[in-house]
Amino acid sequence: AAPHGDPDYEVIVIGAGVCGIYLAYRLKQMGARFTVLERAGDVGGTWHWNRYPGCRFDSESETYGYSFSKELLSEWSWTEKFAPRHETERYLHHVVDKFDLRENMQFNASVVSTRWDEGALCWHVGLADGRQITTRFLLTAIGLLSAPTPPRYAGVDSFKGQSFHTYNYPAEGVDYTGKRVAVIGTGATGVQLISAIADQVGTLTVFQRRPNWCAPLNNGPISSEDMADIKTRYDEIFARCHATPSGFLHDADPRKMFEVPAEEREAFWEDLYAGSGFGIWLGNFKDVLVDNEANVEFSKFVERKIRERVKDPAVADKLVPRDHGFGTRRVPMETRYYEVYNRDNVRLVDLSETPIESITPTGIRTSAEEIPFDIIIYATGFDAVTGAFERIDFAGVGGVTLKEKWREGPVAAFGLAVADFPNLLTVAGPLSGSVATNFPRGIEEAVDWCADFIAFLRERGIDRFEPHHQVEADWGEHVQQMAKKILFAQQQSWFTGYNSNIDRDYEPKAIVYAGGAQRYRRAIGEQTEQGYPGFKLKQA
Ligand code: NA7
Repeated sequence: AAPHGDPDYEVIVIGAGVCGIYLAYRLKQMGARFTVLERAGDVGGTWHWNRYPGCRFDSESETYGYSFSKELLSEWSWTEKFAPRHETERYLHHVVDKFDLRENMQFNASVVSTRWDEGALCWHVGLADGRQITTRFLLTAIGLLSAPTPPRYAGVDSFKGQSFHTYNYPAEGVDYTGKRVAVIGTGATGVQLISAIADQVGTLTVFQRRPNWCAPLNNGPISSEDMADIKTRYDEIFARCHATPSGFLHDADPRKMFEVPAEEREAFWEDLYAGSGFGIWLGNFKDVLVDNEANVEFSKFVERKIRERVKDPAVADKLVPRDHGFGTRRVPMETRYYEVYNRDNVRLVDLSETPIESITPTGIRTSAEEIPFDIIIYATGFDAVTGAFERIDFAGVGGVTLKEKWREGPVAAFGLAVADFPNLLTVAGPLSGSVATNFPRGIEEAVDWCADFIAFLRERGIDRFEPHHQVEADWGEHVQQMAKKILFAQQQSWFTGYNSNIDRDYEPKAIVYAGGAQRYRRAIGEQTEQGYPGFKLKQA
């Protein structure tokens, strides 16, 4: 592109997952000149990559689809209460085809660098294949759990059998028959995977560092009658999600735990345990996630459940978390997970007792023994939220890099825009409220906000925007203040940027917004209503 002519595009979107697809829809509707650059060979993002058995979302299916098209809602039928990965991938393909979004998408187009050009007021976007493309506005939809982090044990590359991170699950599938399989990691991913393969493998050895509090998903089929009924209730369903802080159907019970007589409390908890999805986490008494004493009481209830389900008391001991209370980290939703440990072919290795020393060519060596394996699966999590940004070399005003700017933790005004990085919207980025909720619900609002902003800029011929430094700093402060109110923010987890497999220059702190969807909606809505006072806007 000519340095002073029009850039190649008005808008470039990076990523064609749940977020990028809806961005494409909105940009197409407004007639923008845009392209979506996707590093994978097809659309889907998370649902394209995570092909491991058992992978599914924990959102009620009817709350996971896009809400923007009544026609789409009426023609799509979910088959399970919590749809499996492949169904969600199929759904996203359907959306892209239905709205002809593919013509605006490029696949195997991996962005490696972006450089702001102050003279031409555009971004130069560099691709792995050497191409350089320019755009006035740059929108990232690169996912929050898209930079997998395998462990750094010695010998990881020496293993002669099959090994992979769950995110990079072999597209052709894996034959587990008769195989000796190791799974390292017991987060939401590990828990899904372990339950799904335990009866397919020869033997399964689970390497657990810190146990999590898991709770039953209670999945099941959606009958055609139920789906027909759901279709008549979509307005009500989305209104309900809109009214909760998390964008899910579940909202905290207005009662405090200690106000409720013990027997009634117990019955309520039994109902939650038998109920489905995140109800047990987000629909509990209102003090369970904020008051330590209440949290301890509920944790005892879940501990009893674990002990009832696991036959060997010594194994149950290892599965009960000691370092944190229920729900203060992400609750893995499970389907007969605890029963897996009653199987003869399954063994739990507690890494707090016998840590892994190395991966060898034939297996895993702990401080106690060497165990041979055919397959090692790393369910060891992600460099969450900022990891995807670090993979791309972003250079803003005067060549300042995003990596340098975020060295002590990410900052971004409303989690959407970064000072010194003009004309960039970090749509599913750090400190954003939309990524801490039922993802499609939060993301639809963020995309709508961004699309409305782009429309505003186009209408007025504004070709440069940048958030005020002070607004960005204030938002960063506000995010940390909100996080202090909940127990969640005090735990080491991906919500606080913690990951043992990478080096960080900062102590764990909130990297997503914990103030709830309503508060977030108000904050970004005010910007729209008041003509974007948080931003410097420049007309050519
Ligand atoms: P998580 O939730 O970050 O879990 C990663 C798991 O892997 C967790 O149990 C970790 O133990 C364990 N881990 C990580 N590194 C190691 C090493 N080096 N050795 C042993 N064990 C390790 O990632 P998930 O993929 O399960 O879930 C991510 C999100 O995806 C989830 O929240 C859902 O929203 C979807 P630790 O607890 O750190 O001791």
